Amino acid sequence: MLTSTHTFPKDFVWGAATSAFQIEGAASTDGRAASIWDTFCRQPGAIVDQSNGDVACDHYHHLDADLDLMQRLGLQAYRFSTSWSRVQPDGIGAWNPKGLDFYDRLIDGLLQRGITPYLTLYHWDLPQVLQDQGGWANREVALRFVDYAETMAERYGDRVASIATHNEPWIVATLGHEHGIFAPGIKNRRTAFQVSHHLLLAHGMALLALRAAGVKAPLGIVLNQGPIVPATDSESDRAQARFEDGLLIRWYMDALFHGHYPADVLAHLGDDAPQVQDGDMRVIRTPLDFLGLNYYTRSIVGSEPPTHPPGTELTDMGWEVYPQGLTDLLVRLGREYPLPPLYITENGAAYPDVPSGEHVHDPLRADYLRRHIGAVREAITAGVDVRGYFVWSLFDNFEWAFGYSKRFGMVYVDYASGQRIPKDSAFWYRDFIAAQSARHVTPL
Ligand code: IFM
Repeated sequence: MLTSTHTFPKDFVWGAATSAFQIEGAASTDGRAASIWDTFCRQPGAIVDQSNGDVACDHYHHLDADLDLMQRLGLQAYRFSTSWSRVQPDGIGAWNPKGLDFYDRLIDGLLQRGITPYLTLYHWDLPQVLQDQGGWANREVALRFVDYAETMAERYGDRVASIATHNEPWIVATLGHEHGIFAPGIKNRRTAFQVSHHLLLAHGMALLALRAAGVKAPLGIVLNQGPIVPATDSESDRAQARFEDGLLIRWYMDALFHGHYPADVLAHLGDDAPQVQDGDMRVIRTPLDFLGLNYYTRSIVGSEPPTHPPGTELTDMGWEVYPQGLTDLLVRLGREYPLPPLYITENGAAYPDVPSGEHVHDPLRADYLRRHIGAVREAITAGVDVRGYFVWSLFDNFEWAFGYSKRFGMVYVDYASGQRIPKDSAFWYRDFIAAQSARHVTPL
């Protein structure tokens, strides 16, 4: 337990995060068109509980009540994403006024309640029409993304605290295009690396376009990262860990901060390496105003299938609870890269929560959050410039290939009735934020 007297910096931001496809529902309402996740959900066997995002938390129709709930829970900030296929159903050309209006109401509703909006442009839900033209494997889609980013920034840029281009490009490229377990369900390594290059290119191009347009909001990107450690000290396990570190961490960080992909990974990829045109890496390296990091766990890799020693704490995802990994990650990145200010844009845990009367007791989640917040404080004490922390997630929601079978929320959602029940962790977080605002030192 950390009992240091260090508080968080005065302006440190405390929030919670969601994404459009995971909570909004209203999949065919007011002109929204299909995204790749709508299509993927219809593939037999793609989603464990055969569910989809048609209704999800029906946030689209509960907007005002959800905003009131956020205020009651004392959130200072809310991170959300816009649905591209809601605002530009064809992925090119005409904009959907009702879709744009929804995000106006969301942003204004947050501001009216004293909650600061943090916008993410792409949280995995590409308009299906663009997938039909090759999706992110098609370089042209980067241009479509710039167009989308410009319109979002022009409309909302003066009311949001920051704009992130992509959420977790590794997931999009690797799980969506190499392993095929996420939309669009492609299994081709060469395609996956071309996609990852186009995602980064689209990010850099969007940053340049938004800056040229005079957008004031700080601009950045959100990466999923965590330490990759060898299972044993053997040379082969250490080599494997180093390689996987290259795929998850160095591939993205080296490109964004050094303007090149890691040589060892490129050598390993051979013919599967992406086609990179002259000038691309300079665009990708466009300076960031902030970097968002999503942290959940560490990965242990080796020649034997990874096993957790008895007694290891695991979440309902089977992910190890390892707060030290967050400190280690932050300190390492701070040492190896010229970082802009950092935000922990996601951190949280799934547990099989069950209501008991009017309550949902989730002591493990509050404990997880408390220990990870302590890990962030340790990194700040070590000199890393972290400016905010967002819990994943505000609500239980559609957990991608796991459907509704995993509950990450601080707020329980009864999907049959739409009822929201704040869990004990939501009240713990509310009280923690209040104590921080009062500059009370909270033992973590
Ligand atoms: O639910 C996801 C989120 O969409 C992206 N980051 C990880 C979360 C938990 O798996």
